[in-house]
Amino acid sequence: MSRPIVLVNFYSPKSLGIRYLEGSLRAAGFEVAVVYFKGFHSARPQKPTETEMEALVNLLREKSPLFIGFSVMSSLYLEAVTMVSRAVREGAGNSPLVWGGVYATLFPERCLEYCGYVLRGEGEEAIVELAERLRGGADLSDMPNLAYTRDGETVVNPVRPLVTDLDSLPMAPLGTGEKYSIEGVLKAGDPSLTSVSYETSCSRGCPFVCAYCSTVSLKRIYRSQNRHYLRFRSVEHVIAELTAAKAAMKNLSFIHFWDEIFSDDKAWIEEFARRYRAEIGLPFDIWAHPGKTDAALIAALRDAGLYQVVMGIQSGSPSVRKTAFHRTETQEDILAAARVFADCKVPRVIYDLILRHPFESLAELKESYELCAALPGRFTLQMHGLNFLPGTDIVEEAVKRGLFTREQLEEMMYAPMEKQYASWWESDNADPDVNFWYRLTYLTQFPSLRGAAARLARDKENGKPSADGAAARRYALARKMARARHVWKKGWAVLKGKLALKG
Ligand code: B12
Ligand code: SF4
Repeated sequence: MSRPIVLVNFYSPKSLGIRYLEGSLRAAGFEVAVVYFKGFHSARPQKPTETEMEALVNLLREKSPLFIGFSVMSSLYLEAVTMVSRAVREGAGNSPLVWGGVYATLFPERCLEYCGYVLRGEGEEAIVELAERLRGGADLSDMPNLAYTRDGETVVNPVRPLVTDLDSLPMAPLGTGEKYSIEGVLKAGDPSLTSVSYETSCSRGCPFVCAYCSTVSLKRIYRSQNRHYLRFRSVEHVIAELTAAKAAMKNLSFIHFWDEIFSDDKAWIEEFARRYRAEIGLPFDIWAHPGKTDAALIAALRDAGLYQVVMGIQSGSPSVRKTAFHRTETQEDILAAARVFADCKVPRVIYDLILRHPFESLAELKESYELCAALPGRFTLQMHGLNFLPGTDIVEEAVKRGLFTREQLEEMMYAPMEKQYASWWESDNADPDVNFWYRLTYLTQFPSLRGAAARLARDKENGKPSADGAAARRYALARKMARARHVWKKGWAVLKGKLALKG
């Protein structure tokens, strides 16, 4: 009997990457088992327990895989992945441990301290070749995408070309094959099948180059290949996948599109909107960009079921956006995009903001308040801190400007996950003026509090000492309102999906 391959995803029971790899391996005739190791709880991140690690180790011992693949996407959970890797290497026999995913792609040398091999970049073709070479006992040293250690030195082989035709990749399987999840205990079965939502992507890549995002570094790895980094699937292929998901998932009532920025190609959107509405008809959400928000296309998507748009504004200061974040949109572009969402009556609009970091002065934070106060329509603000991701341009920018030393950044980027998430969500700052403008920005998302925010802004400018305390009280109230709104909106989206299925 052939030995299976076991793929492990961390901190998310949904992973397109792992599902695509499973599809390619199975299409090439390999047996695959997938393990989802712990769920995604960004507000309460938890390290793996001994029992959870033991459950994985026991399963791997029983399976004795041809190799074990870990998907290592971000540095935020690195601590957990390294703990599990140690436990697996000590307890699960001698199956090679292979890391892949965004983090492993960018930092093969660091990863090789914990695993035998790293497979960098897009993985579908690479993982099949690795499986074939390992099964046949072939030499791995010249394998494209592979990084490994030879005589104490890290060898990083070049990556193979990107897949140009995304439709040619085997569909990500759903509801078939061997699946497990581990949260406290090991459970057999595909957790996706009972979910109310399905996640997919119509494209790979992003045309932008934001300094805090890994996209730029990933693009650089492929730059010499002279191929388009941004690629799209055909509408036919996407609809076929969603039709299959609808048939397999009895609770399905929402589709999340994980495209980094949803397409704004006119012909593609028109065909997609028409077919999605007729054949899928479920509410869905997308990520948008101020530079790619066309009124007619958003209206077409709205008619097709667009329920939620998330758009990064990141800062209300043009200078912070441009010089620190490498984003070129103007205030007017942002306001125009917001007007499109309001005019098209997109039911839920979320704006993402990265605030209270050393690249931003108090005056620039105030500009975020002013921009948010001017945004038309109803919206939700997702406000968080700046998370320095290893390998991103903003890390270099911070060193260049003398904001942090490399050592300080290393400490922050590789801190325990609880610490990294605490600074991401942190709601209070040592400086009362910073807290004031931050809180006022938060209030702008509630039409009933916008008037109060404007009055408080005037009071603050006029030096009224009561302004800080009043802003803190309104902010506490607004946080409660936000929690209630979140539960209500989520419930409404699911209900709409159920109604769409009945109708
Ligand atoms: C959807 C998404 C999520 C989803 C789902 C995550 C998941 N497990 O798939 C959710 C919301 C849960 C999420 C959470 C987070 N995310 Co996220 N996410 C994405 C996004 C937009 C798309 C992921 C995706 O589906 N890509 C499409 C698939 C096909 O690609 P892929 O996953 O990279 O997999 C391919 C290869 O990497 C490789 N591969 C992957 N795994 C393996 C394993 C092996 C063995 C091999 C050989 C190959 C291999 O082959 C796959 C097929 O080609 C990416 C951006 C991006 N471009 O990828 C960010 C991204 C991965 N996320 C990122 C971040 C920072 C996070 C969070 C830390 C955010 C937060 N503050 O909480 C968390 C961390 C979660 C975690 N478990 O580690 C960063 C990671 C950067 C870094 N190096 O640290 C990215 C790159 C975006 C960015 N801003 O730069 N995310
Ligand atoms: S638009 Fe989003 S995905 Fe694209 S580079 Fe910027 S942050 Fe990254």
